[in-house]
Amino acid sequence: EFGEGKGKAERIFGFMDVFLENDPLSLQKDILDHVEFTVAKSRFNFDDFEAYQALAHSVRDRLIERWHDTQIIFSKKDPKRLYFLSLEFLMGRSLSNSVINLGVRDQFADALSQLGFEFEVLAEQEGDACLGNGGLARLSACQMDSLATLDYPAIGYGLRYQYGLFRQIILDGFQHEQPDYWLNFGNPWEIERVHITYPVKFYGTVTDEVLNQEKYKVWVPGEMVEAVAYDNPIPGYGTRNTIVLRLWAAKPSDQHNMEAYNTGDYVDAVVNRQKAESISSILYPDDRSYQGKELQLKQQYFFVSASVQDIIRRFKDSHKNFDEFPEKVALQLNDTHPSLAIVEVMRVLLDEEHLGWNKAWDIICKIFSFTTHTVSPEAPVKIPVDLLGSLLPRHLQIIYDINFHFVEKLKKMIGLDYDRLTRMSIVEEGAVKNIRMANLSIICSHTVNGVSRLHSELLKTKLFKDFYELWPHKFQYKTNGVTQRRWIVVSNPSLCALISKWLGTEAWIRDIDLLIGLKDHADNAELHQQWKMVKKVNKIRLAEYIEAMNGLKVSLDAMFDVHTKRVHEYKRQLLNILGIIHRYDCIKSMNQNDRKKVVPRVCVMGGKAAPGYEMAKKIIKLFHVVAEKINNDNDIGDLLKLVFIPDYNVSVAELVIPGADLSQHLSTAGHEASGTSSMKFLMNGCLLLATEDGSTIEMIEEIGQDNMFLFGAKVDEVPALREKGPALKVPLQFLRVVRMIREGHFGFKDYFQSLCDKIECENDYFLLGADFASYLEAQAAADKAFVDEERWTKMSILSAAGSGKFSSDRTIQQYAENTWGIQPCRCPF
Ligand code: CR1
Repeated sequence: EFGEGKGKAERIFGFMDVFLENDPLSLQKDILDHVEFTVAKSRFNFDDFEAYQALAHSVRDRLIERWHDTQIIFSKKDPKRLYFLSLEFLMGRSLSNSVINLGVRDQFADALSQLGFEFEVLAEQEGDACLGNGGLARLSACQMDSLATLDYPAIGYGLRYQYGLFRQIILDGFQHEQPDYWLNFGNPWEIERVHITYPVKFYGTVTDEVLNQEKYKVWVPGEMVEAVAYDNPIPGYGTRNTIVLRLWAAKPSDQHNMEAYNTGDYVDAVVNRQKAESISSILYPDDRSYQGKELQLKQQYFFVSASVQDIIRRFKDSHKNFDEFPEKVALQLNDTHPSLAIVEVMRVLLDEEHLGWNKAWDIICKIFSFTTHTVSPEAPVKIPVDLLGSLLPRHLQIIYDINFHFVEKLKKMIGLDYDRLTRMSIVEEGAVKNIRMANLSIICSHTVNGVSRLHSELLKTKLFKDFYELWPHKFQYKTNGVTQRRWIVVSNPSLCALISKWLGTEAWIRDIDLLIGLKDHADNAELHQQWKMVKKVNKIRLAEYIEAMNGLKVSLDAMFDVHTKRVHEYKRQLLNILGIIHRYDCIKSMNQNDRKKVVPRVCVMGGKAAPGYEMAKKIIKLFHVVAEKINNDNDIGDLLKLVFIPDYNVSVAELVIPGADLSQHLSTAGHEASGTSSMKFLMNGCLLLATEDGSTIEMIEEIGQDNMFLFGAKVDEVPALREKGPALKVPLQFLRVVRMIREGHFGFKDYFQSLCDKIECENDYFLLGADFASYLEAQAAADKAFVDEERWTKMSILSAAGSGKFSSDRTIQQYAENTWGIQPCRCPF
């Protein structure tokens, strides 16, 4: 098709370039056409939501056009492609991000205003795509944006869950979960590919067959479902390149179970068939434990199998044999959830392509790279052998074979050190035999990445020490980053304009290192004035949201102190609450004169607890009871207000982060692999109050510890503190606030005893007591700095100026160069 070289494709481009026009009249016509023919409403009578739908479809047309152009270039040049496999993508909303990346935001806004609509109002009509839990999932979304922007030939693969992450409702201070059936109102951003489907097999048996005198394994499945592709175009910024996130949905398969129709009850058979759809119906809402559930394993294999078939089909379309496979294909495993891809590729190469073990294994070792996102020794995913063997019998055999080869090789390298052999084996022996997915991933990948420098050190010295000693060359790290397109340009337009004005260019939107130029103006009074104005605008926006959500009026003069992220014991939201109680207690004991010196604070908390995570749910409730008491204490007034923002998600974050003065990142050192929300706060000129954990350590290097409020035990101090256990001396203030909770000062006395026990009587694993004094000092330092407006503003400017390292553009470029070996491939116009 592209054999004519210069001819066809180039001619097409000349034509395509002018396919869709972006002048106001053309845009209006497009929007109205979509109102009339896509939304099927009269163009003389449609509401905001219908206008949003038509607008979204007009934007989508432009995305599709560019995506087609990108595809033509990729097909023609046939570069090595990256296939990014992730079970979770937290995309949030698409409209604003798309028009900004396409460079047509203002044109659309003009066109709409002439039609009597406001762009911002329509943008609010869009729901969030919450196909992920937290950090890992949002990171994947940021990385897709960077891959597109940097012109890398990449495809993202994931699952199209019908129910995204649960909606959090707060009733009487307790978290309740409600299903997020996000597709209820349609999803204009996806393109259903009814013709791109693959069969996915489960269960059954494996038999031996002979072909050309060679023995082969044949897997006869017991169940088959169909994977249907849904494509979500991802536009790059400042480039025509548009890549795709392909999400798979499960549908009943027509290829299998025909017998059932002929022999059994027709209605029963159809109802049973429908169960296939349950595979992609729900996202698991626990971001830390992925242990051994059958449906979860089915989901993992389902998305992996469809993706691998798609990748191999694309490769075979333009290659005669597999010799070039490693030069054309890089497969990135986003944590262990997609690691079955390794075994699936091996299976296809052995059983379907008949390459033979050595050749197949050689290919495997060259194409996979693995990134782990956790520090917790309990987190590594284990799949019970029985479960795996029943659901995927052939895969279990292959895993055993891989393990056999590995252990034999290992024995030659390290001798008969049985302890070490046992630790490194893919198969965990014991009462229940398990497959260790992390071991499988490390053994079969050419590169193992951590997500910050500290994380990588912990991997090398603790979690994967044995493997590091064996293969030091495999271990790398890429400090996480986030995309400035969404986290400044989309979410904070005023700051975006201000930065461009002072840097004299918008180039930083693609080249974030330019932000450092703000440093030159850090003392400029005019910039200070404007910087403060921008913060104020964003605080007003947040205050209005708080009032609408919680009915609470907050003072704009107060420090907006924000703590938003998934609720976890290790993230220590509880430490924040204890600090708030202490603050309240102090204010109560002050005379009026002293109270005048208190920095008023609005303490904002937001985040979801996994539905089965009892302690996390108690923490949410505790925040609410404390809020209830303090907010209703007239004696305190505006000095202290507490706000819980329910259902924290990407679009809420876009509103909260720009409005924050201070943000808290309190993980016990050594527990946060990286942390990415801190990067978003930093870019928005918000000061950090944080422990020296994850990527914060690298932030200190970039912006200097004088511009942050650091506290707490460092990672190498943690073990000794834990050792001390109950003998550890904790400050009196700590004991006092815990006692206040215990004694029912805030109500729900009995309910909170276990929470208090954990940090007082039991071993206080996350060291709240040990870090409390230092936490209060950091808080006091923040108060002191806030009073000095010029100093605070300077720190804020320096935070944003120094945030350049934490762009996902840098992360992705490092991955491309040092891990995946891919090159940019840019649409030439
Ligand atoms: C980590 O906890 C990290 C993100 C992205 C999280 C967090 O520290 O910033 O990954 N892990 O790398 C996670 O979500 C399911 O695991």
